Amino acid sequence: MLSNVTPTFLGAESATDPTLVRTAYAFLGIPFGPPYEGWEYAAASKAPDVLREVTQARAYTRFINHWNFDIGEPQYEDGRPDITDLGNVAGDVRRPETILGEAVKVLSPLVRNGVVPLVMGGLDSVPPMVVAAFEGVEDINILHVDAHIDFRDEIYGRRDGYSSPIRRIREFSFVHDIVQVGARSIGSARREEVEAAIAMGNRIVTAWQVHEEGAHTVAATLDPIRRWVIVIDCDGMDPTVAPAVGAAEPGGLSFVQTATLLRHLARNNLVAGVVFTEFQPAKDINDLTALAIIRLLLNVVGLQRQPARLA
Ligand SMILES: [Mn+2]
Repeated sequence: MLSNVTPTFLGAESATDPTLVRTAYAFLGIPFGPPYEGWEYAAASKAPDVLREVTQARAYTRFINHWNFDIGEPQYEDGRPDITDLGNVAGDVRRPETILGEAVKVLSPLVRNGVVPLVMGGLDSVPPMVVAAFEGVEDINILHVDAHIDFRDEIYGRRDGYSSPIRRIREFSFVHDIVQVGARSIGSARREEVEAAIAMGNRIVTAWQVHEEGAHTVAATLDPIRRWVIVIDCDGMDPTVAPAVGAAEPGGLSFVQTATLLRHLARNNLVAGVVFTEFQPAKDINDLTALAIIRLLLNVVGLQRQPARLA
């Protein structure tokens, strides 16, 4: 069930039928990922709508035909974002295990038609919903930016909670490389999760490694053949960049380091999808977190040369 929204992301056209999208990109909110306890729903569920509002409140929407110095040309010279806003997949929050199916129903037609989904969660339990849509369509890699590796098999009996998304994604046979960037400090992972992730082929690039070796060095190691779904838990970025998170952890990726990874993939036409999670708008400061997300998305859609408009 999709709801129409006003305002839309960047003033994009809105639609509720994913099979009719003819733009290169589609923006979609998935406000509710399975929580461990019901109250946790509230923290990030406003994220998609707040992100839309911030694109309008700032000059981005009004100046959408202006020069973007990040990409070296006007963002959309004709004033029309090559994006359709599909609204939000709410799902039945009383039955969180059903939301994945609802999300895949919307995302599958996009992926099958070559439309790149830009998804705003929701808790960090949302990413497997986005990745599941690629089943039977395309083999992909995962770039995961997060302070945590999210590799718990279960917590409180839940296997689809926000500490397990990368474990679930690892189980998809069509997922190849998983590169996890930004891990630091103490989180949900114990020895067994770190060892399991590595044994199952994941590559963990700690935040320290990014700071010491540089984001360009990390970007250069990414597979240049298969496309990537980019999964960003906002707490992967430094709290000075993205303060509006539930688990703020100093020492994270800077805006430039995060953008360097995304810009590398976008310039090489390797972005198959993007999903941001764990943005908790009530904790934001001067819209900083929303602006970081929006600008990273503007970089991706501005640098990736999609085929011309699909229609
Ligand atoms: Mn995290």
